[in-house]
Amino acid sequence: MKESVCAFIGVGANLGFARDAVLNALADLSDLPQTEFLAASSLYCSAPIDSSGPDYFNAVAEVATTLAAAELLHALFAIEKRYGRVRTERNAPRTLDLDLLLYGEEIIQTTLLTVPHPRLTERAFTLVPLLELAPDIRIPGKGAAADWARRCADQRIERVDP
Ligand code: PH2
Ligand code: MG
Ligand code: MG
Repeated sequence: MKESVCAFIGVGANLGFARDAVLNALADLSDLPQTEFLAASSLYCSAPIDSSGPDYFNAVAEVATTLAAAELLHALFAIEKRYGRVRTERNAPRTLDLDLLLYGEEIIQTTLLTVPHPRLTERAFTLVPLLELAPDIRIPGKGAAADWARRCADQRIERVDP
């Protein structure tokens, strides 16, 4: 049998019922095929980074999956679509964003997919929930996530009740 890979998925939204979208999308991740839902971070509220509109709700989920990275990405796109995600310009406000942050130890660079997520190390809204789930995690090719998080200390993010 194919061995499963531990993957981390970033969840974010700042349009419409953003809090509900993030919480419901976390639940949807437990229905992914060939995938075991392992853990969800707390819910966070964060200031938009390189984006506009209201504050975002963010979280990170940890899954174990036998889906290939590209298959997992397409499954995430399908969930985003169900939440009315419309892709306009980069970093535009969104009803739901699901990003494949890490896929095991793999470094992937294709036209479709870059893993680790290219901006993971620059953003408190991904690093803080990721570190809550995996305090010692290392980002392939980049080193300890905790070291990167210290450099994002000026970005506003707070834990909120679900
Ligand atoms: N997502 C972005 C751009 N900026 N800012 C916050 N706080 N949270 C996000 O999820 C976010 C963002 C692009 O995906
Ligand atoms: Mg994103
Ligand atoms: Mg995205």
